Amino acid sequence: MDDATQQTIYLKDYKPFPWLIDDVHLTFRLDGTATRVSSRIAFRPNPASDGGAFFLHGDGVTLIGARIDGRPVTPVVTAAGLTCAVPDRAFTWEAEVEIAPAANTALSGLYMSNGMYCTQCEAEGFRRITFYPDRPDVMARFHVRIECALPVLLSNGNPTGSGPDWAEWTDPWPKPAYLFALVAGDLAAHPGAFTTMSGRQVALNIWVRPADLAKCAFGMQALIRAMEWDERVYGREYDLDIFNIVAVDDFNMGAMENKGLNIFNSALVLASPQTATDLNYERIEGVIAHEYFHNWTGNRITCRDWFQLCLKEGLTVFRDQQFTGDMRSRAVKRIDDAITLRARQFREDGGPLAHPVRPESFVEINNFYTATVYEKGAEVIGMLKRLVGDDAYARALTLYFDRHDGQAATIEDWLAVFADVTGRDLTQFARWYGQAGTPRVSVSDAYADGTYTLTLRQTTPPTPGQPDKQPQVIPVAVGLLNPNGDQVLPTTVLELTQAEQSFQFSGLSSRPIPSILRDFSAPVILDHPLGNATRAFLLAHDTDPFAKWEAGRTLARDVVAAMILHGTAPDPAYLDGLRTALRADSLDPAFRALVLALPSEEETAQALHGAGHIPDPLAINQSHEALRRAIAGHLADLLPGVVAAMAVPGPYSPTAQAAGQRALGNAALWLWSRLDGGLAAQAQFAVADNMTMKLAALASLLAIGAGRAELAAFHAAWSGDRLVMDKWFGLQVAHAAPAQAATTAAALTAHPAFDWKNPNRFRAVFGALAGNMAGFHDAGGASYRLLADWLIRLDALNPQTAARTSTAFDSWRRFDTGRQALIRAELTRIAATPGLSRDLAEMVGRMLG
Ligand code: 0A1
Ligand code: ZN
Repeated sequence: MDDATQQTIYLKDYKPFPWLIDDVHLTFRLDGTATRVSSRIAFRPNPASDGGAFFLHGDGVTLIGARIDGRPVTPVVTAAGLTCAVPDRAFTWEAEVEIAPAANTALSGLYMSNGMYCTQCEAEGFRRITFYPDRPDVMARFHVRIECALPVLLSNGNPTGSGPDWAEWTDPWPKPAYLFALVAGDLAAHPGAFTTMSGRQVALNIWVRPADLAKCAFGMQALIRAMEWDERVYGREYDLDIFNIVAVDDFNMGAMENKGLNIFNSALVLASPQTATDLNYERIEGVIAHEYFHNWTGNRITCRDWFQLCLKEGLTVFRDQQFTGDMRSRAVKRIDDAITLRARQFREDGGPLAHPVRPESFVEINNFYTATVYEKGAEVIGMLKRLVGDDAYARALTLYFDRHDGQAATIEDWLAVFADVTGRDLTQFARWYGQAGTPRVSVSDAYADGTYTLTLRQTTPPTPGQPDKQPQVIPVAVGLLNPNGDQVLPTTVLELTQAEQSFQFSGLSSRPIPSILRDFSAPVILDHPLGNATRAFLLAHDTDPFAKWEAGRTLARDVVAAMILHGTAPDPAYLDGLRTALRADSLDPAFRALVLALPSEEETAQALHGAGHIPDPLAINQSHEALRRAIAGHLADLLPGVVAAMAVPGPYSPTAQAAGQRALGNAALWLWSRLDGGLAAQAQFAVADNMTMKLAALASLLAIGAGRAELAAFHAAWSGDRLVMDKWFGLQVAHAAPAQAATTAAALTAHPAFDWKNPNRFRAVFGALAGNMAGFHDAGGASYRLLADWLIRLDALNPQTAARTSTAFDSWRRFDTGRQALIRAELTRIAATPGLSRDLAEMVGRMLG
């Protein structure tokens, strides 16, 4: 490991770059092993800076030559970049460098994927392309010339010229280097068009390999819906003549918002009914919208430094969540988002990787593209909106766009627009950005003489580097029901600002039943002791869809905890509650599917750990399975009918309504398979004409230890389709029995189609292994060893994906001492590996604590 690159960077050390750039000209002569990049950059002194050395980042680029104002210079080149004596006035810098994209396995900077050149520059990849001030507060207009014999040559902005084997692009909007992109390949376009609200005609394209052209229509429709929505809801219009999306098979993340040239992991853009599930369709729609929305929240207004990452990511996730809520079901989307937040962010917040939404230090910024920055960052914005109201939120956003357009901004700037619009003091609210850990809110109540008193207490546990926490501003949305199930207090937002606070509601005729944290109004853990009967009452009667679902969820959690801790049989109150919900035809099928699902094993483990127990992964797995069988038995008279009734007739349509029906039918099939030995699932697998129904049937079969023939048939049908094969790899590991998970995963790594250098394929196996909790933590530690071996192997080629996947170990301190010792040994072994990347070294170091 290179010690020079092991430094910790601190937010408090921020200093502006001493120079400004107006224009940068780049010429690329593309070649797999020797690409030449020439740069011409106009620098002038930055009046906001108190000076400093001229330093340009550079990482693995070979300097061929450099000139200042036309005269050759000899910079001092180090592993991190170069320094050079420069005039203290405006000057022109020119440099030529050489890089080898075909040898770039890290997929950061300029690299090759299936014969196509592409780039990924966020966060700090541009320095792997040429020497440059690779920091988000240096914004410049980019002029790009690409020379290459491949037919399609793309970069940011508008096309300004092309000829045989060359193309030029100019981006009129100043941008930081992390938004630079270039693509060259043998690609075909699925075209589209959009006319903006002021009448600008925009050409749209989704560029793919010609064989994938039939899988682009849905992505194009999603893009157009996102463009319309951003105009209608946020007043934001697109600002170039062309918008290009490119699908790439080898990509570390989901997608990237490069100005006018979004680059996507092909898994998040390509869809056909035969190859993509309903969930894939929904994610494609959401991610296409997310990247498009970045055009304003991220690109036009960017981040001053990487500590402000949540400024663009939290806001853009919040916007894509709103969009999905508007396109589909708002209630279902809110529940889905709460489930994801708990599974990923609460887990992160409760372990050694906990960090504030705005971190104060990092070693490798790529390790901070986390659930906390993204999803908790979005929740913080949702709370702000709830506290100030919809009108003030809209005015604050308009002010934000007006005031900061073209700037690299901070969280302070963001909060200031809200303070200015509302006159509110947001000092305490700002703690949401600085304090890590999930607040716990506990509830107690009293009733006397028509007055109901709710007492709320908040505490936030210590997190690494933050032993003591201050109370936060927590919006707690509550409603009250009377014992008949009628609402006696409509949703009211209580502002919890103290460690303990009481709220009174008077004029009641009887003791009400409280419905608390409606709409999941804050990302907190609610400790609200209620009997099973009261939870079942709320599941039946609550008028807030989130709280209604949550009542069933907490009931399920309590039932499963009682099974694990005391061997108690499932409470009939829960089973009857499910029966009622399943039969409630007036409820959205997608909602009923959510009610029918058990909490994840991860959620149960968190709950047990939070209650002071040591979770036993195998006991959790067995109790979940026992509960599923009990539910199936209790609903045996209904389930086959639901499976049949929810089969959507006619050709596949990805609408939320059709997807919701399939979700309910498949939730019923999942349970029913426990009783019918998989007959219904086999039948469904045989006739299904779309991937949603096929995959659900296959999952149900694998979960009961069947499905070998179907797995082989699936392989035979889809061995030529990478994205479908990722599902084939992942599903087997996800549904392997606990004692078989490691051997299943290991066998798959020996499969000829296990292309481990492809991040999607690597994640298919190891993401699924980490997600199979009982299998990952199977006694003996075979899964731990397997994962550690592969992380070490991948790290040498692709540190980012290795580091991300290592988070599988982050919950290790919850478990018993035997498992802790096994995991600690693996983490220590990884840490001791010579040449470990900065990325993985930081993660393992933080996990070891
Ligand atoms: N900004 C992108 C996410 C992203 C981040 C880093 C990447 O490479 C290291 C790639 C993509 C988004 O929010 O979609
Ligand atoms: Zn984003």
